[in-house]
Amino acid sequence: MELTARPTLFDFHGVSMTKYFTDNWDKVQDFEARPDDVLIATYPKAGNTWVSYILDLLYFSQMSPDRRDQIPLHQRVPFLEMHIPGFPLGVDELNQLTTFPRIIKTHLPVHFLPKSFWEQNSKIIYVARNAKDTAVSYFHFDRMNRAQPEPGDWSSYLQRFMEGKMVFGSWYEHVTGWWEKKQTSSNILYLFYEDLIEDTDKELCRLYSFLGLSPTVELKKQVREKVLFDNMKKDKMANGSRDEAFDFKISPFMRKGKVGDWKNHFTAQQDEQFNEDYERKMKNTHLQFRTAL
Ligand code: PPS
Repeated sequence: MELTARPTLFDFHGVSMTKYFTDNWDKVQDFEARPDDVLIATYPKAGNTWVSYILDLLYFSQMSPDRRDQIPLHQRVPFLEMHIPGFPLGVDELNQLTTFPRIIKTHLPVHFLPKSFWEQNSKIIYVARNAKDTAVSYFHFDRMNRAQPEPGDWSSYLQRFMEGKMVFGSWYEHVTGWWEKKQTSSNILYLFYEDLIEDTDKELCRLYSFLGLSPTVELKKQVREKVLFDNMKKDKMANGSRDEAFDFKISPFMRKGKVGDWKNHFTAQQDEQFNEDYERKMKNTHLQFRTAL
């Protein structure tokens, strides 16, 4: 089946979703996680692909050097809840993986995560990105991705972002929900996109230690080099060019990879309104984001 019309948003247990991530709900909820699974959880556009690539290289590049050139990243790191026509089911892809550990992508809000991840104490890496850059990145992604609802113009999009009317729901609830869970769950490492940009080596060390890995100096160097934005952008297996839902004539998947691109999109008035709304929505959390470095 081909992707024809754009999907529409609907309320799914209090979270805006499209059918492409809910049609297979029972199978997703019954997914059997394993103790050695590594899950990368993010709100859309927070750096899931970046961390997926880092982990895939760490675990597999020495064992199977051809893997990186032959298998698109989205097949190496299946997307748990994905159920898009023309693509394999995320759950099926995961169940067919023969490599260990399984590295798994999800955008689910914390309360939607299948319970087996908690029962099995699988390792979870959550990556959060500041709201303004996330909104901009998501806008351009929705323009070019036929599997997402039509974004409309930037100003109405930003309004809907503030209202949580985005696929996978409210950014505010997503980042704070996972943050609260992290306070009582030692199996979650909570990272920030901005920290990864500012000091990639430091954040990579946090990753190694969380995963209990001791990569060789050579492997560390290789990973560091390969995951640079410009190198990933050229890598056909990691830059989204293998994804048929994307229209690169509209916008590339690896778009800018920066902190602060929001300044090129927000008007002064939008910024003021966004900040006021942000203060209200985030007043009960200690979670802090940086919108500039
Ligand atoms: S998705 O489609 O929701 O899974 O998107 P996700 O991978 O989470 O986020 C995409 C944004 O991450 C940027 N990106 C990177 N930034 C810096 N360095 C590297 N290596 C990197 N890889 C991906 C990507 O460019 C998207 O951000 P924007 O701001 O749109 O460029």
